[in-house]
Amino acid sequence: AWTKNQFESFKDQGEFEKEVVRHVETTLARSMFNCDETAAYSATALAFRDRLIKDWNKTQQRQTFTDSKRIYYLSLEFLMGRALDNAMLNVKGKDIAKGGLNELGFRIEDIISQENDAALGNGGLGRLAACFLDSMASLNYPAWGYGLRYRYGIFKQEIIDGYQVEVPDYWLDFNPWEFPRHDVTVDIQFYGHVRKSQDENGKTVANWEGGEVVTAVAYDMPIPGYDTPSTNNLRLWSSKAASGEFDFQKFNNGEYESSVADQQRAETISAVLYPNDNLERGKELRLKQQYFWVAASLYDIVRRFKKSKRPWSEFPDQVAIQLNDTHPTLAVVELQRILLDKEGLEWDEAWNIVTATFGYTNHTVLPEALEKWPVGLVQHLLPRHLQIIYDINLFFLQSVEKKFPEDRDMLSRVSIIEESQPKMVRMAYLAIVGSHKVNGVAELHSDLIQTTIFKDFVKIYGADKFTNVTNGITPRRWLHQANPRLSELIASKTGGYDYLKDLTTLNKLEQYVDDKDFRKEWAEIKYANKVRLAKYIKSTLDITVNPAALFDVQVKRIHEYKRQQLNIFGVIYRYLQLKEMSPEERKKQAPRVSIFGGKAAPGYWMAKQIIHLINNVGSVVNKDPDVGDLLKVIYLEDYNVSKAEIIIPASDLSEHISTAGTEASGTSNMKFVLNGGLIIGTCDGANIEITREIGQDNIFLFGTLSEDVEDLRHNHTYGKHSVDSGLQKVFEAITTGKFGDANDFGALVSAVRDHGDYYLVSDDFQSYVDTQKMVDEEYKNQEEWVSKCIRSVARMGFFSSDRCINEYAEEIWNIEPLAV
Ligand code: DL6
Repeated sequence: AWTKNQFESFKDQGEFEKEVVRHVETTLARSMFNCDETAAYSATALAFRDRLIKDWNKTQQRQTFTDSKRIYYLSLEFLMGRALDNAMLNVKGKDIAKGGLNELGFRIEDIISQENDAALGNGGLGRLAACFLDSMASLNYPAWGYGLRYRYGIFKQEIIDGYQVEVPDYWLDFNPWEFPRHDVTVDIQFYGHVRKSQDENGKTVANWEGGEVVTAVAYDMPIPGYDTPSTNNLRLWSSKAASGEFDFQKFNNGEYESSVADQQRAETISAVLYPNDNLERGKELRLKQQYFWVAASLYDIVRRFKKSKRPWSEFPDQVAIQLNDTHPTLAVVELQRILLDKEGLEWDEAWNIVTATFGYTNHTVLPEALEKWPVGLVQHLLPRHLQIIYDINLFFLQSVEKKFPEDRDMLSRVSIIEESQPKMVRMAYLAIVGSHKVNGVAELHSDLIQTTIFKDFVKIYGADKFTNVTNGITPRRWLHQANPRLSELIASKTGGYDYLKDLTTLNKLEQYVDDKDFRKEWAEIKYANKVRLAKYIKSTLDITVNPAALFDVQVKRIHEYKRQQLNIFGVIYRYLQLKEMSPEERKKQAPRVSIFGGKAAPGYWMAKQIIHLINNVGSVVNKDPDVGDLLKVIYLEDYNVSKAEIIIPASDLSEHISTAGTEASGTSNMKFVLNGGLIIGTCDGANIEITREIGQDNIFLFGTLSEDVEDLRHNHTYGKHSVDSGLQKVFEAITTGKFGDANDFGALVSAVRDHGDYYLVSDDFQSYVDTQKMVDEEYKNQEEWVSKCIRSVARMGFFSSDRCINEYAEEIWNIEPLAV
């Protein structure tokens, strides 16, 4: 059994130092005399890893001995960020490490910053998966994550002359957190053909033959829970040529290049993360990645289940698999294939097991993000799977026909196969049909999927199959780690750090809202965080910003639906107004720093234009002496998880201003509020629930409601579309070349002015600038502003990913924590 002591990181500082020195000298083969910060980071990480791995082993043994049900979280993205700080805090070893590193001549902050971000994700979906891993371990759920070990994560962004330039992110130089499991491999088949034969009982069996084989190799990353010995596993698969594939014959004949070609082709599968957020492009390699990863994961899961020697009917009692969006949907087909073709079960028996096992989370209603694969491509790559998909569809449509004999269009509307040119497999429909529960990620989003894109499926299956689990974030990383001083202040008032395990106890803060001393301390911490960000801006961009100005932040992927264009148009409007004012009037204005950050998908031209415009506006505004400190426009390069940890605690106001009905949830909105910043936002995604929790006096809401979006779009199309004078002035400034070559931004302007304004920028512009004016006014009353911030934090308990995971566990997975 575990004792408290066993999971504490190190006995004392001396033990930690000894371990670091040992790793420097033996693992890294260096002497302490030439130990630089990189070596000190490596040795510290290895020392903590040694600790984690003991707990990891015990956790796995315990799960095996108790034969408990496990949850498997299948996600093509895990946006983990850095691991060392998180590991130190979760095992409560940071103080020891700080002292020890100090003794050895290092500052812990410098050591932490040596680590590359594990950036195996695009944005919200991948970061949610990372928060969920933290919560599942912290709550002692027996859980495994399964993903791909990309050699290149999301690209690094450089801004050169105002343009985004993409640079590859090779993050694996030295990764102390992973354990290669060269003994855990799975051979994965692609292409080939299906031959039907009869078995000894005369039953027809399908044999998938020929094609090519690629080997999946497991790499494990320990996931430590907070204040618990539970350490779960994230298993990432890497591709390599199947054993024997290296062609020695060719090599011996001197055909070196072609002898390694197969090897390179195999390794390509896990080479790179597709850099699209909320956009699917039907590339064969992407489908290959998906099958490679789900087939390896299912093989692993089934292998583990078979060890228990239970009957197949008990599979769903032992195994819950969550599909993080449709990317892993082939797992549904693969499990059916294993049960039919390998294990000899009958169709219905197998299908009941499959549907009882899977749950599907939808993360978007945007049509361009809903996955569809050409039937021909699936046929070519996975011939047996296509047959099974057709059978699944046939049985499904038969049941629909029986239930709705009158509705003749229903069948074509809900068919998993879209009868288009070319025919397509609709992955979301396959995921719904193959799962027992389907959930959205915030209330509005869950309502929207049930009333729009999946409306027919609600009729077919009933409303019970559909549910909502509003997203959450881990307070360990997003408060305790990112904002240590605020975390300490909160702990001092709420009775210690227990709030990190039960975020609802933040409500104890509410009694301090009117406490002047408390407010002062609170404001000081925010100011210090702003000073830290100001220094970062100075060191990276050589721009001086005033930490006393209002820091207004929008950091997220660049996307038209997220409307960074609305923000920058608002900034231009502010600039034009400042220019028109007399010096006396200017003196009365509240200074502001508008901070942007985020990557655009490399092929998303319009998003890149938005980045370019923001940068060009910055280079005009930031050196205009009329404006001085009153307005600065900053574009932070290469926004990622570790930068978010610096940026978010420093914000006074953050922007979550998507067109209503387009942002499924958003999670940075939660992070910003939890760090004592207010938000300006639309009635979209989780903004709505945040408003309900913190109260509408503590949030700046504006803009169109989702129920009105369709009518407005319709009006735009039929000519009733006008751009008000404020926005016209902004367009005039852009098109007359105030911010560089007007031709560069013609498309951005005419998307709003001439081409239907799909994202309703013109409809929301006036209420946006009016609301920003209110922000300026309210910010002047700092006492009241700080009170609002404290009150909001006190009411954020609902948005912990722990709450979220408990809901999944109860409503979808039917799984219990494992007592430790
Ligand atoms: O649920 C996590 C996150 C939401 O917070 C965002 O609102 C949503 O845009 C994002 N969805 C995707 C969809 N991509 N695909 N496929 O990233 O999910």
